[in-house]
Amino acid sequence: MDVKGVAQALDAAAMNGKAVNQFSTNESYDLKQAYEIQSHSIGLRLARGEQLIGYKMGFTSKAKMEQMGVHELIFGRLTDAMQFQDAATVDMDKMIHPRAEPEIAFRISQDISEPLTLENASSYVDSVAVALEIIDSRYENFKFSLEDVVADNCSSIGFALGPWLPVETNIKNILMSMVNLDVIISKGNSDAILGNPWESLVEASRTALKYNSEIKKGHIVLAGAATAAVHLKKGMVLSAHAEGLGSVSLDVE
Ligand code: OOG
Ligand code: MG
Repeated sequence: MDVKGVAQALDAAAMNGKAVNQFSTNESYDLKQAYEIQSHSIGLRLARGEQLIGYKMGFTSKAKMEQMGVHELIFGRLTDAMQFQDAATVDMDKMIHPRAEPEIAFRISQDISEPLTLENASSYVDSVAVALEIIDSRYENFKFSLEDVVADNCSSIGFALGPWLPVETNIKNILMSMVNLDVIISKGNSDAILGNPWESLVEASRTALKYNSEIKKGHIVLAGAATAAVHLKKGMVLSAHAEGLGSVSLDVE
């Protein structure tokens, strides 16, 4: 597998909003190589001046696994260029086939140098927030293998955050929903995320250490969606809601 060549192809596909064929249909590759491709393609962004600001977890709920047919946790990187402000406008013409999902975000309060546990995870976090993630697979028809989606940085394209709230704010067993112009279009419970959304941070700490990434003070970690993702359409005014955490919205043009 030409790690650098695939990373460049995926980076170009993301920049130009043009889909490419899945790589796994032509050549088999393993998860380690997939994370190398991801790391290299994020390296291309960093070389252009983007900053690494955190990580995202994927396939942490059954709803997402079943929607996409991938049944293992995945881990991707977030840069500052991927962050939208609350109430910003998202330009669909720059994207391929975007979808949206409601998420929970953690803000990290100290560098994580060992795998966390459910008992100590909250001592590495100072705030939590509701998030609205937009995903946009670079593969034709939004179809991929586990390795393909990891190489493609877990379909990340952007996210927006609601207000940061103290770490003590309850995120367990809360209702999460995606709303378009006052109509609920998807909903779930935060405990659909690995039985407890804090578990997603525990998994993020393990995966980061395994693949030589460092979750650092100030980083953001997205826990993964509790619901299936919904297709974006022009004219939508999307908002992600999490009970007790408020909401965050994006306009789709
Ligand atoms: C991969 C990204 C998964 C999540 O929250 O589970 C993800 C995809 O569905 O294309 O972001
Ligand atoms: Mg997500």
